[in-house]
Amino acid sequence: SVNLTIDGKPVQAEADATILETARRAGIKIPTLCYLEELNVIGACRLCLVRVEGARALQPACVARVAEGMVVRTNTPDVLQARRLNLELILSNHPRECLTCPRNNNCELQQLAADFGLEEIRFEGEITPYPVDDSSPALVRDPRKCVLCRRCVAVCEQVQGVSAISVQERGFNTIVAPAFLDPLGSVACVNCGQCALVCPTAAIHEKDQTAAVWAALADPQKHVVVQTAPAVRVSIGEMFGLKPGEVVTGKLVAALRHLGFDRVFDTDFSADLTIMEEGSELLSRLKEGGRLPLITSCSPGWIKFIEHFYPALLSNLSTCKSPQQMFGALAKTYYAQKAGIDPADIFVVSIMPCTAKKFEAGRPEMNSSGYQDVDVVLTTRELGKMLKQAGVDFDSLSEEEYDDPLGISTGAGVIFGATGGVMEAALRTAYELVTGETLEPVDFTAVRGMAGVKEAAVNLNGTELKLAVAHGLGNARKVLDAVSSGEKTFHFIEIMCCPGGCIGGGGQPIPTNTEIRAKRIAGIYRADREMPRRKSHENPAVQALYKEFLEQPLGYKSHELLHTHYEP
Ligand code: HC1
Repeated sequence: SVNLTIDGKPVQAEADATILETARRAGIKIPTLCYLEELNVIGACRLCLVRVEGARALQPACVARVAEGMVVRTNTPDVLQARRLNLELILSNHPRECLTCPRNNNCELQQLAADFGLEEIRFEGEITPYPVDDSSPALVRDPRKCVLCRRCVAVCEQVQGVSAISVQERGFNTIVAPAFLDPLGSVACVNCGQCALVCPTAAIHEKDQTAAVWAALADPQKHVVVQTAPAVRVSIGEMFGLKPGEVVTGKLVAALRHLGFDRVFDTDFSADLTIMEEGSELLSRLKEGGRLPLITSCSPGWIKFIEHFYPALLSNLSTCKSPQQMFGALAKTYYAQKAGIDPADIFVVSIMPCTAKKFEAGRPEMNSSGYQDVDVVLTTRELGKMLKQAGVDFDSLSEEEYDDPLGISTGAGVIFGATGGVMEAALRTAYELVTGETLEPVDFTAVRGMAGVKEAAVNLNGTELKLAVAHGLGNARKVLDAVSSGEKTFHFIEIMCCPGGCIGGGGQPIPTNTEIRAKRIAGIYRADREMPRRKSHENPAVQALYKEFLEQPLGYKSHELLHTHYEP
């Protein structure tokens, strides 16, 4: 290690540490814009400049390394002036539309301007002529608001292994866009929205569909039902200043009822149902020599990824639709019949942590009820905006319960929201169905946690099941390559598109970072432990659904409504 001083404070650091990391560890804040820990360390924005005694010029703290005896100053007048000048230059060609911007009050650039105490911008630059690209079903690109920090490019390439966007053109014409400036909706973008999550401004953001939901809520002809994804209950509170990972299920239900939804239901219900269908599919493929490994199919970014990049493995996918889509199909059939409502009048809204769910709902095969099964998908962020518009004081709401029957769930449904959760939920049920014994304790901790790829084995009545769990598409690639080359064999693989699973989805509150992901995951397991039932096959509403309507897992109606298939 080396010894240095920062602002007169003696600090120790690893020999290869950067000044920025070292200062942060010492509690000294240096502003950044382009920096993204471990992913984008390029020294481009020059807002982290510091003075290093003896150096000829100011140094960007994100890339400059510490050295023995180094003397660093982070707040001298020349440092502050240089940073301010650079910020003014960045702002000189940035639209001044903060009041009407989707990221108003949650924009790093706006925050920097406030922190720097900017009272005027002395320069007026030419604004980029590239138009807004709204060709994607999930995301909108607004090049005028891009500060060319490249954080989106880094995440898309390094975390997701997709590389749908990159830096195009040169000089004033530089733009972050798909190759050949093709529209985002026409390229191999998987709609995961991880770009939107790391964008410091509103240069990439989710497609706002709140207007369609307000319109449905105001239409007396419509019976508007809503489903909430597992991950939303541990993150929506962040939109209202609550701690990441705080479990706010009851307040979420109350808030949705306050907005005027006729029924408040839970995607956890159909997550339990997915376990019944997918668990049966696994057991049948094992018994009948079907294609293995079976790979989970609930994450729509992952589905688009395999379609683009690994089509040869498509028949390994479970034929189960995602819980969101199973819910939509049942809302307009089973629920419509039970409630005596014409399905044409039912409007299904999903609250998802995910931008790719917007794309999934519009896929042509997702209309097995005879209508589009899910009408509109809102992200956690969009719901937060609606609640603010409605003046909901979220934290002061009293907790309420989900409606019957599509709101009844178990802890197994909740854990779908964290990486490893679908696997664990499936094991809880498969173990009991195969062995006939009661599983105690129900926790399969080997598949939990933030390791990019987790491998485990369980003994099911003498058969050793080999399992793998991956989250983030870059990690998915590792597993798929090992399977394709024959290097590894598995029976069952869970893949979730986003780092951490759905709790880290591209529609979640900003910021979403490693620490916040870990807190949301802890919240998910807390919510699981607090449920009276923790195994999907014990869900009484799912049992009733089979008895009254579906008859049995993998039965005729299940195939019609809950399954699909993917063609290379
Ligand atoms: Fe997910 Fe799923 S867990 S995909 O991450 O299988 O989005 O939360 O709703 O459909 O249940 C997302 C979360 C979500 C589905 C379920």
